[in-house]
Amino acid sequence: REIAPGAVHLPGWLTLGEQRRLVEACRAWAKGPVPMRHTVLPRGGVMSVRTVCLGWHWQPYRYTRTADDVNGEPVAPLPEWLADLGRRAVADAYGAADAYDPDTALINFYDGQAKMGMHQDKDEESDAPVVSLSIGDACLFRFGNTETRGRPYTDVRLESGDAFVFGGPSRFAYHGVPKVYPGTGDPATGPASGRLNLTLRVTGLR
Ligand code: MD5
Ligand code: FE
Repeated sequence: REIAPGAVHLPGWLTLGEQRRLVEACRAWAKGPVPMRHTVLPRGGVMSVRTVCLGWHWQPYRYTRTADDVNGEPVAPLPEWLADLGRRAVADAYGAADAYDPDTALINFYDGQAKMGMHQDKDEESDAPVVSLSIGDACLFRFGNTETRGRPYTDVRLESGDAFVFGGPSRFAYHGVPKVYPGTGDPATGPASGRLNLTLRVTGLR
């Protein structure tokens, strides 16, 4: 389950009930106060995933309290039950009840065609782990290195209910989602179609 130092894959980590609860919660967050939308990049590109944030709003390439690039509204708070889920994932990944206090969640929805190119997450001013939760269609997740977008990388299939914790030397590795596998999710527990990914992070901002 340790894909690289500090990068721990926890297959089937969420119960079906937790997956259903998360999908219901995401449906509500997607409506507002800041609607889930395709993020527009500074040079005009449009991301294929749709995103809504809790706690802090990510816009390329910084965190703000209000969604200045969407509708100017303050983002919804990160609920304590979701932070608790993150703490449990970190404890299960590292076998230590480390103090982990995420203050933002990015929720990405992938339809069957959406992808995410290789990138690093470095807008956070903290090296605390990132917890990733997957629900719905499976995807190909590409976990790379801290030096380049290219090889060496490890390809991992992420399925509904999987958790992945990126900490330590893996926190700033390049990574991406080259492909979603449409029709592999169960609409009874996940979205009707597509893939949901929640990432819990510590921004280090205040
Ligand atoms: C996803 N999301 O499946 C991924 C899961 C994003 C993003 O990449 O930026 O929204 S998060 C994977 C991740 C996060 C932080 C560090 C590392 C991977 N890593 O070092 O490999 O939608
Ligand atoms: Fe990322």
